[in-house]
Amino acid sequence: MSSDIKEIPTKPFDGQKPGTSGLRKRVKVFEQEHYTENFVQAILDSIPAQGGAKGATLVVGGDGRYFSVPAIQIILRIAAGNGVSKLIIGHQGILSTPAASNIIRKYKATGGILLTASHNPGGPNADFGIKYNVQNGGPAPENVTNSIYGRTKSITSYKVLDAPPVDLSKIGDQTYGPLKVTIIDSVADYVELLRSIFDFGLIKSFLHSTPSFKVLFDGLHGVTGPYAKAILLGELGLPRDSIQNFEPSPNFGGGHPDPNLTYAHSLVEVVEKNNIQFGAASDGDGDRNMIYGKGAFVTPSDSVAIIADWADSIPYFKGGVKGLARSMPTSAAIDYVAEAKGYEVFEVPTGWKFFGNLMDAGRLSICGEESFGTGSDHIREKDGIWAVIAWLNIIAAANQTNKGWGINEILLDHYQKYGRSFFSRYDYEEVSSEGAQALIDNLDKLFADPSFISSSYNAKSVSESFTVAKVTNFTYTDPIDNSVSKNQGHILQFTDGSRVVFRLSGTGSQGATVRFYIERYSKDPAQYERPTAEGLKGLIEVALAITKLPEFLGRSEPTVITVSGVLSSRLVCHLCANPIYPQ
Ligand code: G16
Repeated sequence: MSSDIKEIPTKPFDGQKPGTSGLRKRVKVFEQEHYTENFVQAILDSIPAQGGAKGATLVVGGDGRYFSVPAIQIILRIAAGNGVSKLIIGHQGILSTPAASNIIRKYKATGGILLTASHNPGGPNADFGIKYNVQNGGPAPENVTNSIYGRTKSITSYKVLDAPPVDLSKIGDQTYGPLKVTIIDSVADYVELLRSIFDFGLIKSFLHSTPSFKVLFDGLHGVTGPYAKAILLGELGLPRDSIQNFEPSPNFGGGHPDPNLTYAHSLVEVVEKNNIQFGAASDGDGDRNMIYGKGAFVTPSDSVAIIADWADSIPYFKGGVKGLARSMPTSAAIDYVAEAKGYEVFEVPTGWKFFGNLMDAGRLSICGEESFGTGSDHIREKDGIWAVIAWLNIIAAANQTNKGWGINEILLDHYQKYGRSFFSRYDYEEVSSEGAQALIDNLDKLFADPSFISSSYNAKSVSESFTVAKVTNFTYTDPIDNSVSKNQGHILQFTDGSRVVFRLSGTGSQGATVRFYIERYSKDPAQYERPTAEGLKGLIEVALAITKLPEFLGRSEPTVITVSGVLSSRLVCHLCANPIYPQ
């Protein structure tokens, strides 16, 4: 061991178990002495296949949230202490999650350490996160995260290089003891990737020949601002006022960088006020997206189905679509596209990592999740800016034959072709872990009772009745490696084809978050412009009564409601004013 490399004694911390997407905790937790060091050492000890950390090349970067820079200096010290050969780091530590996935793949790195808690707020009293991505650019699969967790439980020491901090502002190569460090431009490789995927020429010519079609992208002070600036302004030539909140900030400007109707208010208000046809937002680390135009909110479940349906307008998919997929709670809208076009379609558990094997095996091109995640096999993460540009590409293509088409026309056309899946999600955030567990235990009990099947329930507020058809606790067997993931969500299916799903979130940092997903399908054109809340009212009432969710959680209202397919601006304004949406 070189004399500058020291072995520091430590003790395990409880609860360093990576969740749906890495370890997410309050900053104060990561700031404890040895806490971050232990987790980073556990990651390096768990680098699979390639023989551990020695000689590895790792990509490092994140959404720039509070504590990112100290965490990167810790990673540098531990990487150098463990014989890692090279770190590729985003300028000032900034890399969006999709950009990091691309860089891991492009530069054939061993993996990457991503510093983000995604859409969770940032700042000294908010959240931080660390996740490990593997060689294919995707989040570590469960065997790797289990190994990391195992190491955190038995760790007794970590190795560091005793050296001063590295200057993260200097693009280019540096040495840091035995380690090579390359600081790269955070944006350039990603812009090049998107240029190779989309028809920038077509989008540009549509936008320039249709000046009345206004675009607004809101970076919510997350990492995507510089990426959106380079693409929307630099590549597509849109005016400066087409982007807002595009300066990344360590506490996301004090906001909650989650692109949904609750937290992306800054976008919704300006879009409605200025009659903007195409609005979009992305989250803290740039992998989520929301598409929202004047009077038109696109549910993520519809968004991925529409992108799949219009794939042949996107140059990347000209060679054909290999297959489609969605996470289990996501509505079946994409399944109808798959059926019509003869594509294979997969239903995986919540978590982007479950798409990776299918993509690597050449069986999956386009996939999405109801949690505002949409993407393709161009990388192994969901990709917010990709989805935004995919929509612009589709609108530009649609306008070649259907002048004046925007989001609403594309949505309605889709419903007319495939029917409409009403979809909504209720989140009960930071409830007590005991209450959440009691709810799940009660679901297990209900599901085990044979008399529950075929029982009927009447909704009091509307004259609708629902009869239980089938109950399942979702288990997934990966078709590529046959690994089995159990307990992925309780599904309660009714005889009319509608269903509700309950699961515990794996991304919260405090207490428990319960997600309640509601879906109803209709092929009746009279329903296509109906407000979602109205279409789902009876089903929601019955599901809450059957499961006694409000009693178990001690909450009469959810914290956040995600509504799908809002087609009238009157409704959107009603939603903005509705007190159920925290300001
Ligand atoms: C992560 C995962 C997604 C998942 C989402 C919500 O997203 O990458 O696959 O759908 O969490 O997970 P949960 O319902 O367990 O909270 P992100 O954007 O937070 O990294």
